[in-house]
Amino acid sequence: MILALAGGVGGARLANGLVAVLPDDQLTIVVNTGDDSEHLGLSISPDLDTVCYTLAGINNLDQGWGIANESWSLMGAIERLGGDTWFRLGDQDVATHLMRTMMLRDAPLSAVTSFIAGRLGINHRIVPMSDDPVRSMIETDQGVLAFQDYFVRHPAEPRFLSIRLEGVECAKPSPALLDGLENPDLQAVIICPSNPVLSITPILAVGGVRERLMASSAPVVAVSPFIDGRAVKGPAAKIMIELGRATTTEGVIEYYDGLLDGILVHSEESRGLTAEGVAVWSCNTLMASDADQQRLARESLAFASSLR
Ligand code: FO1
Repeated sequence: MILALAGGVGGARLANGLVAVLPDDQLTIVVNTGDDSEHLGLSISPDLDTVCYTLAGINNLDQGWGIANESWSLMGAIERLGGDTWFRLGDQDVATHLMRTMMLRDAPLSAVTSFIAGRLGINHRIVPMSDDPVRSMIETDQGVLAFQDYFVRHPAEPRFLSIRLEGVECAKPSPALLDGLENPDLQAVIICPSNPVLSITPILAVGGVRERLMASSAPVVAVSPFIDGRAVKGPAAKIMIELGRATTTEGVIEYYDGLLDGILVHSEESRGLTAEGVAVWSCNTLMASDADQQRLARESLAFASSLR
């Protein structure tokens, strides 16, 4: 079986490729919940929803979050009442948050996510990194900001200093993540091309996840989120640079600090290199279409299998 670690858009795209090429009992997609927040009284899990909406084929491609063909009546009504509108919740999207908020009274996030994914027609396992709340707090040159404050209200403009994961010291891996980590049949761990700092770091920081991955005999392979030093979407490159790190193959390897056995990078870079004991596989990592997602999924699996 394969574990895929994912954040938002980039993670969702590769996850979508992996579900197309792997049977549903052979893949667990583990999703970052450090971005989760409570907004207008609702429990929001942006990365879980981006992965679910993408796999269900209802994601909003232009925005990169939320549902396609969305309407915004609720936001208009909230604005009329003087409520917060900087974090926009579409009418259909709100249905997900309402259901999640209601169901979380009686069930853990894993069960709620599995229910929502099932109703959206998804058969593969999509699981949160933890059922315990972890909240990414971003230390910036303008003070400490809650994740969505940093990411949306101040569109990642303040200088990034560090990420603090509130609650992580008490957070246990979700049951399906633990099962995956302890499964003797674990064949590979694929780190999707999500933001290494904002999306993957929280998953690795949950109790024992990084240590178990380091000890695992299954190869850990990352798909670099950078092409020619730039992120396909979002502030990953800006944040790496603000941390004094390089947005190169070596920069990603160093950031993951001994975790990686292999890295897939865009074909123009590092062809055939072995960097710092980490195998490098060059291919086209751009995922513009479903076919691209499936091609990269196959390449990642073949690469990981060559490292076993
Ligand atoms: N991103 C924005 O840039 N603006 C928004 O108003 C916004 C609202 C929103 C609502 C629900 C949701 O699940 C995600 C939302 N996002 C929004 C995306 C989200 O902030 C980030 O893309 C992720 O947290 C980073 O992966």
